Amino acid sequence: MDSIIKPDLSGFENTIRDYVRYVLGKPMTDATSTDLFNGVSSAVRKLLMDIRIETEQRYDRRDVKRMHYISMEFLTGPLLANNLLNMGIQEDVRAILKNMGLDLDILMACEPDPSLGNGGLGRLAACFLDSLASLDMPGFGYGINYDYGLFKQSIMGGYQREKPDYWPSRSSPWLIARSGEKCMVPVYGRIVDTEDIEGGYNPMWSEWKLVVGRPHDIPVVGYGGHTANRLRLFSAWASEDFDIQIFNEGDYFRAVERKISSENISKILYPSDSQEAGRELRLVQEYFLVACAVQDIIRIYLKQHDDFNQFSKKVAIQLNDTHPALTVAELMRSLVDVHGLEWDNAWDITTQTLAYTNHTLLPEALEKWPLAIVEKVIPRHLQIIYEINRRFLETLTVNYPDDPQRLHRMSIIEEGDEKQVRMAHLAIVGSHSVNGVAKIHSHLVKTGLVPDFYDLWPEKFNNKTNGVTPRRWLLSANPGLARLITESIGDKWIVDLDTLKALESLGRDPAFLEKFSMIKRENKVRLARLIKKTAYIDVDPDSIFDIHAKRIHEYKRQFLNVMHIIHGYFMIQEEGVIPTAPRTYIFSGKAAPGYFLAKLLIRLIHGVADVVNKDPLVSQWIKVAFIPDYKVSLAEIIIPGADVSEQISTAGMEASGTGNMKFAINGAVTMGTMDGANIEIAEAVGPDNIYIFGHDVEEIQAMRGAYDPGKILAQSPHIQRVLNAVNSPLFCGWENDLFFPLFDAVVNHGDYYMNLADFQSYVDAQVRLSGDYVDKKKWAQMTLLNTARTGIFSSDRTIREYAGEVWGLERQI
Ligand code: F58
Repeated sequence: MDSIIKPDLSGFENTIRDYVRYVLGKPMTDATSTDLFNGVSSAVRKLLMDIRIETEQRYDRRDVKRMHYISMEFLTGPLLANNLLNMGIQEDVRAILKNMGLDLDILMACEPDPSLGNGGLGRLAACFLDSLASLDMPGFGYGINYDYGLFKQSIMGGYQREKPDYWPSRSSPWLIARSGEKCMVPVYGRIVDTEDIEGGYNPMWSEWKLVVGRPHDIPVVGYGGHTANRLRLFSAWASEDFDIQIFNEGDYFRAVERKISSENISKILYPSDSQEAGRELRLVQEYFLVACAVQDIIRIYLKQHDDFNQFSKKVAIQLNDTHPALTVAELMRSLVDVHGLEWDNAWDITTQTLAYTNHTLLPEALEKWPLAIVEKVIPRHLQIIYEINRRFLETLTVNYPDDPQRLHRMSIIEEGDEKQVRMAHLAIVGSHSVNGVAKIHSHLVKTGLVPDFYDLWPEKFNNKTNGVTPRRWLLSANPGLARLITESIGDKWIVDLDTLKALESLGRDPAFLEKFSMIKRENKVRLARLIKKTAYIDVDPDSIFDIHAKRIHEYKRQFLNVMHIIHGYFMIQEEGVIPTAPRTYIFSGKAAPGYFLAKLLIRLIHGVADVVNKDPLVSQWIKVAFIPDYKVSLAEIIIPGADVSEQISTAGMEASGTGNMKFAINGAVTMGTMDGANIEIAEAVGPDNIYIFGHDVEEIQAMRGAYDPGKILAQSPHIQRVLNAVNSPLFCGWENDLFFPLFDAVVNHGDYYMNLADFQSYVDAQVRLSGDYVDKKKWAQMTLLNTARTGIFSSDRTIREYAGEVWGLERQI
């Protein structure tokens, strides 16, 4: 590892004082904690800018290849702590502030979470940016500067309530407005055919309305302080020219209305998890992002090149799911319509530049856009998509003569009552690389999701198992453990997580194990305080902290977890079977506002918590708590405090998971199905250090069609007791039949997520786990091995793989 370059902090204190006095116009004595947080952040930002400018000059001088990661979501979480750690100055800054009578921790707590993402996909993008900068690679993010991020969740009477999450999208100290580099985005309008000079017909996109994309940059500094890349987020603005024209015509109100509708584009992040809303504004957002990014990427490229001959050698673009798949059409439009390239040449450049990552197999999450909406919003792009498809189908007829069915299946346009653009097909046809995010998932993409495409282009398909950044998820979130590891094996793990392997042998040292367990205990105490503060429940840090934290969704099976809790309740209540160890079941996660069953599940968790926590006997053994408003800053407290990590999706449904990696690295033991990256975690930690249960993908596939939950129900008095309780007044409070829909989905509608099929195996695995937990030494060794053996789940490893195998990106130190 190259040593850390620490920036010069001599002017740091003055920058804070100047900020308070000259930007806020206050004497220091009047400054609030938030004022001081902003002051400290702007002092940090000043340091970041020096690194950023030097990095850009280095890249320019060497005319490097750059990778652009286009994503509708970047879930960065708070940035101050991370920036300080990555620059190696957290302790120095703490000392400077202390001298000024200030406490860094108090100021850091004032930072709002920029919640510009729904869940795993958005957080992965943020981890990747950290790794790119830490590996000194020229990798940049492109996204939208939403005014409102994912909604804030509160709980009232056990129900989820959603409130808007305004974040200072125009005034965050981390955002640098780049008004000089705005992008003009045409949208709506119609196509007119005009005769050109040579007598041919040229389509002309006319009467469009112009939206302006204003870039705001968040600097992303890598660990060691050598490199700072950037995340560029675009805000939508009304085009002044256009509005002024209307204004001059005298229609003041229409001008203002237009302004409002343009600015709506970056107003709010769509809060749907795994379900596509199909709303016009969402398509406009996707196009807005893509159009701004492509313009910006081409502008940067043309600063150093006169033509497009080097484009795919100097530019790589990664599409984070299909949300930015319109990049295929927009890059073609730009090359052909704006820069005058021949179609074939433009197509080669496009496919050699673009690569696509798939994040889901769930059919309801696969984006399709009705032609009517596409035609209305971006008529020229629809023409281009038709032409791409026409040529694509032509090659298919050569490769597969006499197979019209296959052409039907593979076409970018889906026929039917409502014709639609299949965005995954567009992304696959327009890219040179298609990857899934865990081994099993990549396999299922090839064999189940798009087997026809795999047959045609096997060489395009590859796997890139996800990873998480050890800087945020260990160094920053778990300072106690980070310190112990560094004392024991040095600090190389921060940039090379595989070196955690050296901890394995320490498992035989009782004194080390004792320290390791003490740190977990301290993290549990910290988490217990959070639970008390947010859920108003007292929990015992000596009980097993069993945590299920992620979006609430049927496929993630929080319901199965609740069934197990209810089962445990009855075992104590009715059968006097006392568990081997007391347990605290902790849930956290948001449900999409329109997802009825997921929201009802939150209500059920609260209903069960009410009954269990109040029961004088049962509550000595079982407690249930729901921490509201799951977000990055809370995850940083929740994950290090876990003994058990619940990763219990129906096999074949969780593409990878990344929370599972964060928990394991922090020494939690996984209770999981053979799904997503759980399979690779099991491989890494070994079968004795993980609890695997339930049906695997092949078994689930084999069962589909013939699966009969009624049969399982009939044979299991335990399941009957649990489900009858769900359907009884027991957990309902005063609202009768409240949970019938959850009961109904499982009992009368086929239990699509196969909760009942895996129930017994889950209960058995949980019993084994409790037994192991009370053997303190055995448990400590298991958790240590989870930390020691999960170094491969660093996003540095993932990024090295993408850089070498997909992007052709090199270190630029
Ligand atoms: C997640 N997808 C996968 N989508 O579910 C998870 O298994 C994987 O680890 C992660 O991506 C990273 O690869 C995900 O988070 C979304 O949030 C979409 C947002 C936009 C609407 C559709 C879902």
